[in-house]
Amino acid sequence: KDKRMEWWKDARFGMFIHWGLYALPARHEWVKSNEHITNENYQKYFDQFNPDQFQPKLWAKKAKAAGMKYVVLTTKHHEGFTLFDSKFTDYKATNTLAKRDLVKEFVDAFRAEGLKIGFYYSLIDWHHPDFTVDEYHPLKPANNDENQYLALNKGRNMANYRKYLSNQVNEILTKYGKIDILWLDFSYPGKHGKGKEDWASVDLLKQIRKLQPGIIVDNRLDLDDYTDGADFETPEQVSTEALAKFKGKTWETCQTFSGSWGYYRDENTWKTNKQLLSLLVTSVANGGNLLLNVGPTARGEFDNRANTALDSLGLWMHANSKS
Ligand code: FUL
Repeated sequence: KDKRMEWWKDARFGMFIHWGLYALPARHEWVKSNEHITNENYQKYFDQFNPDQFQPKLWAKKAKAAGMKYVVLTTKHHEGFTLFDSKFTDYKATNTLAKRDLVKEFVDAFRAEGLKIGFYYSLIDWHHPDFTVDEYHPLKPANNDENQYLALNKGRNMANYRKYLSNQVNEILTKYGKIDILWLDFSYPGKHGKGKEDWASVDLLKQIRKLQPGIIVDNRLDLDDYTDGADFETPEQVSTEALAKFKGKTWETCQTFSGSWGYYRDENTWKTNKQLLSLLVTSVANGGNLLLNVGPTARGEFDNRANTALDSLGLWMHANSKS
């Protein structure tokens, strides 16, 4: 384990990318759940998804210039849409106006810049017909009535979803060469979900390690950290002050520029450059990594605010690097 963590501990700074259909409504990657949107009403985003400005080489250059050493992309977020071509669903980028596997281009571009490749894959799936309707699900009953939960879950079979999940993890870990990080999400099942039983976490982790022996896996499988084989902790949106308490652990804090992870056009709570820098410095000083998120627009661009923030981090890195 120490061996496989070496590069990661040395890397310190990575780019998280949250990109999916939620970039179209542009008001949070949880929009489907937050606004109780049905599959039918969400379909328009799939129909209109057309990332004509998607040039992952530009993303990769930005990340590298900012001093980032690795990247983690949402191959599938909670909405269930896959950026990769999958044999197990029609709900994928290949069937949109993009007409191609976007993960493939992403991987090629970032590898060419020398960054390590990470895949985020959501254990939650709000599109799959067998996935339990829990209290996070877009179809959750308004009054939280238990009988309604029962009715909604009748005919839903998580065993089918487990198979689907395992099949897709198999795809992303076999079709794109060596994958350095797998960032599974989410570890906090609602009370209608069964967490590790739902994802068959123990078997899933075995499968992952078999397919990609050197891979680094996060701790969001609802297993016991470390003892069950997770590699690092994932404090999310933790304040600079609170980071010190992770000292001595193996950890990576993930942070947004402004609050949401997906592109949120009208969010006006962007961190200042000084705040971003202090997150980076404090993380490193306490032995952790910073995974800083960008939510590209639906057309596939980093918006101006993101580019400006990354440029300014890059300037600081350049001015203070020894090499
Ligand atoms: C959370 C998710 O629910 C958010 O949407 C985001 O992906 C964050 C990194 O993890 O658990």
